[in-house]
Amino acid sequence: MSSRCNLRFLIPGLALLLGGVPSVLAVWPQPQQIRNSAERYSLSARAFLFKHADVSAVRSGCDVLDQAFTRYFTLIFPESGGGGTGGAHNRYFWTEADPFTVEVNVAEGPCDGYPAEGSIENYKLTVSPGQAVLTSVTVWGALRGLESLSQLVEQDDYGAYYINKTEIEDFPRFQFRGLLLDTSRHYLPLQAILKTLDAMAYSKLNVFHWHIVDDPSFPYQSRKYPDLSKKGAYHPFTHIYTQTDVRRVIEHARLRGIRVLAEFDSPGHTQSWGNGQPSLLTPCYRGDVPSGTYGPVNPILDSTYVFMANLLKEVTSVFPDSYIHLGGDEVDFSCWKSNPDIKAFMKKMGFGSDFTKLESFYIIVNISTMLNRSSVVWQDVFDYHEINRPRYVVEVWKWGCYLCEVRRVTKAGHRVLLSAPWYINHISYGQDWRNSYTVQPQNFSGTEEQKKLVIGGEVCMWGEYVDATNLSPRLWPRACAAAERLWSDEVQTSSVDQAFPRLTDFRCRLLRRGIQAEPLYVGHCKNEYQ
Ligand code: CP6
Repeated sequence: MSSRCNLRFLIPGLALLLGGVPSVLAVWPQPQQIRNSAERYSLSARAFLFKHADVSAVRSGCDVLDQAFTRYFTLIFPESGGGGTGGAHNRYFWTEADPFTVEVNVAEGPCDGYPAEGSIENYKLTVSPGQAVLTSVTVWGALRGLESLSQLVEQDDYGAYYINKTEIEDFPRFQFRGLLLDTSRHYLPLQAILKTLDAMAYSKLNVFHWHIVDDPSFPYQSRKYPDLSKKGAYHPFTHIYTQTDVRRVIEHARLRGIRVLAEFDSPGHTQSWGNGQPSLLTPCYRGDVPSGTYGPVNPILDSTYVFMANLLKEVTSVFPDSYIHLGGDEVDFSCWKSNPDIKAFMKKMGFGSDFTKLESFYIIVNISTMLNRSSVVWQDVFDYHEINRPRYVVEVWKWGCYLCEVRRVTKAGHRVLLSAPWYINHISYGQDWRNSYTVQPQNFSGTEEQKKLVIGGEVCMWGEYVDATNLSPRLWPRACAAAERLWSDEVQTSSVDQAFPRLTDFRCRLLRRGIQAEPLYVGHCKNEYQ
């Protein structure tokens, strides 16, 4: 039994006098509308219950919510046996909290589907004496609400849990709030990916863009073409993602309302593909003879398109999202230029010496049309081919006047994803999260229609200098800045200085949840060494 009595629960109002008001009332990202009050209710793991509202369209047996209830219970009460930060001393008191029920009311099923483009994430949360009521249209909205609820729970200096009277009405500003991980430059173990998905859910990020293969390695174990990883991964058994691994990632993400957007980048960035699929890449020439090196995918062979059709057919059967990222970035034309067969093909097709037309022929005319999914491409594909008819989402990644590019792409009627200002793999001394925070994705001159075509953005963690040793602190809490920019209100949640104490606080919460998040600046977290 603790020798310290907790007087706060005996004398209402004393908490305020004792300085018990949380330093910042932090939900990150900031909800669209939140009203808190100083009125506070103590909570106890032994008297805390999640339940489905009688009128809810979703019942127990819905795995998304059932598992979320278990997860959030442990996040709220880490000492209750979930393996959290259990302290050495007794933190329970002779004052037992009143029972508290969280009633969840979801208007529409199903709950066995996948989060998708256009999934409604709105929710309402009311915390009052003895209960919280969470209402949403979909289970995905309920997940966002549970996350907010869990962030409202605080622990006082004696370790007792409490929540303040609160009302939240919330919805995302942008529907696409992504995070890219690059598992080709360095292999990331499955656990590192799963943990990243956990932390994404804490920040309400909802798309995991899996840049799964690239030049250095091909870790995706294909059913149809097993040689790709056998010969193209860093190691054929240990540095691969098996079908089971991929399914685990997709399921872990689904349970957190996160889409998995797979990228199979071509025709550039494909050196590793050539190991297991020898005739796929273009032989480069020095003068009249092959130099022995290879360039981008060879766009003039039928066998290339047979291979790509088979691979993409497999990929679309493995990844359920209705989008696939086709890449298309940074194609080096010098090898194509050197190859006599390619030159002859250019002539035959009337492309002149414009190799961007050849890239367009490959990716737009052939690859994207053989795919019965929607596609995302890097901006390079648009830069070259403004007049292309098929609709695709263009990801603007080039630093510089990126809003100029957003304006051009939306003017042509394409939807845009913004990642140029959010290269989180780049680091510098000081608080660079502030730059991420002040990005204004719709601050370009254009019509309302154009602005609506900006569907969101992504934080990119390119992997040249990142593996499992430094992934987490490089991501968190810096990625949270973009997460708030993509979720919260543009005007009301615009001040970096107001964000600072909230983010400092949220970073401590990430630490308590086992996410290795780096400090923003000088200071300390309560309980940081437990
Ligand atoms: N890898 C791939 C990369 C980059 C791109 N594609 C990249 C290059 C330069 C910067 C950021 C990212 N590392 N496949 C471009 C989308 Cl600054």
